[in-house]
Amino acid sequence: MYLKSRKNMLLAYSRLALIIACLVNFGAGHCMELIDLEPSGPVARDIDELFWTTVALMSLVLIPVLAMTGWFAWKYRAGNGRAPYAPAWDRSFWLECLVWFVPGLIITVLAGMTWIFTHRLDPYQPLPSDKPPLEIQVVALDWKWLFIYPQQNIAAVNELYFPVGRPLHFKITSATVMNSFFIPRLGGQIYAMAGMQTQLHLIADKPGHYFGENTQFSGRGFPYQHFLAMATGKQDFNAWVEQAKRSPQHLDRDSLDELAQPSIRHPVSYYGSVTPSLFEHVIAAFKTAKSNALPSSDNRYGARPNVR
Ligand SMILES: [Cu+2]
Repeated sequence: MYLKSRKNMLLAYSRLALIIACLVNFGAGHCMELIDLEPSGPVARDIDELFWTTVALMSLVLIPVLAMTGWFAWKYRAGNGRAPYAPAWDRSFWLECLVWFVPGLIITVLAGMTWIFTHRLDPYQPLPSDKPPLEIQVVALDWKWLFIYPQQNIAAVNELYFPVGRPLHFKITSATVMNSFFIPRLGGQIYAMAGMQTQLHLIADKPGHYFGENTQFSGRGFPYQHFLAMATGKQDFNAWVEQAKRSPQHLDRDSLDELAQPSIRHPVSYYGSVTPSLFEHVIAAFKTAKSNALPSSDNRYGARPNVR
């Protein structure tokens, strides 16, 4: 009996170890980027600062508690006859003070910091810069990202190019279920929702290729819904715009409908011209469709108003 349960326990532990090893192996690649420790813009640096300050403050409680857990278990073990035995002990004024005062102080400091940073990091607030912001309209689709550059009159799928040091003003919506737009090394995450518009301001101050993704589970193609955000010099950006302009594809309501069809690992592609106000139109299409937005049996995505 003893042997059998011991064997089962070993089996359970080895299974657990295997699961953990798989998760670590599977997640390490992009999770390292998700909890990125190399911020590349002022927004991400502020988030980084808040993150590490929070970790440090929490450690003030966590490290002593973990250390004392081991120490107490050792000191008051059954075999130690020299540890004091006090069955009637139930209160210590100074211990209560310590146990309440320290966490109280930490929570006060954290609350204050969070309040300050929440206002400083307001995603809708334009970032200070002497350069005019680059406008980028983001449309989340199944399972790809569409980026429309209204000032350049071009659009790109699954690739984001922008000049280093210039503020970016993203206007974000979705032509499908809720998605979440996130470029971890540049800053905060923000939701993309059908019939609505969210905004985000970012600046990259180092050239580089940054991983961008959807962090909101959105169905079958979700794991592949990535894109590269390329922060480049002004000339490289202009060359990229010229390259996109040479694309014979035109983005209008028809081609957007076509693009909006679910696809997995959609290749990077460009549209050389874009129908004006297409982005606003996508939002409006879902607003007017609200009244009949009930799941229908012949459409597994539920009601999905035509973007036309
Ligand atoms: Cu991950």
